[in-house]
Amino acid sequence: MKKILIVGAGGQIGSELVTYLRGIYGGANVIAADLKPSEKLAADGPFEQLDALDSERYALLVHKYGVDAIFNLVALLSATGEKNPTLAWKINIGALTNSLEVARQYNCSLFTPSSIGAFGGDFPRDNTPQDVVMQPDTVYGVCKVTGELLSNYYHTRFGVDTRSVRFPGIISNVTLPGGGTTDYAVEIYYSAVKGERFVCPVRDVYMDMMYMPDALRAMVELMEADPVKLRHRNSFNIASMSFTPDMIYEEIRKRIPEFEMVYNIDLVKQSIAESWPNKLDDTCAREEWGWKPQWDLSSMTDDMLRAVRAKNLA
Ligand code: AKB
Repeated sequence: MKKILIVGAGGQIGSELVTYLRGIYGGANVIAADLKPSEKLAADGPFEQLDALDSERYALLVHKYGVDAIFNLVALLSATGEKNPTLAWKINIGALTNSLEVARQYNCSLFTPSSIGAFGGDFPRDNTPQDVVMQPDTVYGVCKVTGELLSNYYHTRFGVDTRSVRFPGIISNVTLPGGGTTDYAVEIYYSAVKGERFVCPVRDVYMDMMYMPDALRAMVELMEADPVKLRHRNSFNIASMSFTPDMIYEEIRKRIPEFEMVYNIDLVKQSIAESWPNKLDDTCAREEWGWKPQWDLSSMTDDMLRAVRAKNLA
């Protein structure tokens, strides 16, 4: 990767990926693009306003900067998607197809994240294998499976260098996620630091989660991996930790004993969570490009509490 375009750069993953990639590849070589203007993203490198559904402007930017690698991070997440399935399809698939087409025309490699949300139906919930029948129950999942299939199609049919991982819920402390089923595992740390009682929308369900530094490293390691070694592309299971709400609550209580959590179940989020894997088997990612997580629930909790405390929230 030499000239990198991050589309959807203002979101939870994008806002940290921009800083991470600028640190590795140089500020001028990482172009951040988002629907909304952002002084922060423009501070140490190029920023462009872009609606990813506008294929002409998308292509113009790729041409203008001589881009050779694209990260397409545009997404309406699982819980929001269920409120407006048509909009979720329009945005998720519109951004994907424009990214694939521009990558084909300008010979770019393309990363588009898939998700644990791509799973659904009848499949092994524990140690979910890389290759199983995927029948997601959400429009978000339908978009993710479509994305995996279309990205494979562009690779085999046109030779586009498409790569992807199935992300767990990402836990981070720079930009809040929005509209996801796994968001509770970020919000709980903010409540704990603010001294508030946390109201948890899901109960007694395991979901895969990952701390942002592992997620950032995974994207770069996969994009820099030797293509000859990749038998899978779209998309790799990756895992680092899996826990229930009670387990993350207990981990925080070890550090803040007075912290309280109660449940107020959101039926949509609960049923989405139950339709997803308990824990992914990520053997293929480990074997084909050397994936290895560095963070677990305990080390992440120490770091999250430190980082959220440093924000001096009221
Ligand atoms: C969501 O909860 O929708 C996302 C995801 C797991 O893809 N965080």
